[in-house]
Amino acid sequence: MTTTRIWTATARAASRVALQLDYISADEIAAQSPAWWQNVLGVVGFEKLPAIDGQRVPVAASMTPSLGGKGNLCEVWRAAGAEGRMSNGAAGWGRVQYRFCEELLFGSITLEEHAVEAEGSMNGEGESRALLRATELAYQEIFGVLRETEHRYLIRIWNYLPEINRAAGGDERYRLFNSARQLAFRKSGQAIVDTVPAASALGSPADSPISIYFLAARQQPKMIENPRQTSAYHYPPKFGRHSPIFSRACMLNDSAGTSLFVSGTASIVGHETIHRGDVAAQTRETMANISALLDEANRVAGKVRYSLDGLKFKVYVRQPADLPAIKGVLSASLRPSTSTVFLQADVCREDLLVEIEATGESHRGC
Ligand code: 3EB
Repeated sequence: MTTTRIWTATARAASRVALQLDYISADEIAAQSPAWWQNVLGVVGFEKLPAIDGQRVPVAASMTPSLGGKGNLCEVWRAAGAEGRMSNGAAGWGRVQYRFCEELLFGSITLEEHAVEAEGSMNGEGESRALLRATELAYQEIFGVLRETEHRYLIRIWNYLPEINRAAGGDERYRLFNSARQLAFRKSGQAIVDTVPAASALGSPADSPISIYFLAARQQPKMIENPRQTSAYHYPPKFGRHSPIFSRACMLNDSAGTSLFVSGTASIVGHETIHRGDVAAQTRETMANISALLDEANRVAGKVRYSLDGLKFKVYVRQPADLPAIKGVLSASLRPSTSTVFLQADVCREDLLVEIEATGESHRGC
């Protein structure tokens, strides 16, 4: 009896998987032993593709330079506890590279707009057509992978587009992206409200590829909206013909705890940008929005699970000269030990100077 119970407890402990996020330099990653790689789902470099063997795990790069920190920083996603039960190295499906365990999948897709254009019809498509086609293709391939591996639920997705605010074909590139993203969701039979993933959409320098990476799960997550903001998928048409498809946050139960993904959050109340031109006030408003999302996540969870101190932050700064002002505001609401990465990126509305995303992990007691 006793023996059986111990065995069961051990088996259950062994099967617990927790999604884990770390920020580590590419040099430190290069120095890791094979054991360290066992449960790595994927690695994302910031300013450039890290020199890491892409056969082992999917490797992506957002192309957004980091500000004021150590160089070569990477974002590492792992499925702690899934050692020995991971897919074998990085697999490819279309242009998507991915790795997974039973519960979780990480994937990444990198696409040159020019290359997609070249594949199209012979009679020279314009830039806007190429961007639309590239975006639609990327999302179709992403949904294709999820059908293939049966990680049905897209929980979190990061979108990096070169020159996100530039005009093309009479529209802003971000708005074209929104149209194609929405179309791809519809064509793939995905909902376009309520159960859509948490997301970020940022601008990278000209001539970067479109870079998209994502996390998906077998279990259905819970989506969280911000009571202070209009849901992005209900934004009025003045922000673009097709609304952006994302939830404000997403909460996932994994067997060892829960993860909270806070989408890119900015100085928007209702659907309007507020504090135009005032980066400090925008940062305070953004933190007020993140706090409201945490309250809402705790309410939905039925207990106080998340606080600002337990989150890891990624801060996108439009103008590097604004970094000290942003840091000044954050130091008033975050402990000095809080994990915070600062990146230079264009934010998806021209009047937004800062955008902040966050990830929270909460571990179930043993
Ligand atoms: C906003 O709240 C700011 O298009 O996927 C934040 C996060 C924003 C994700 C997206 C856009 C996206 O509307 C912009």
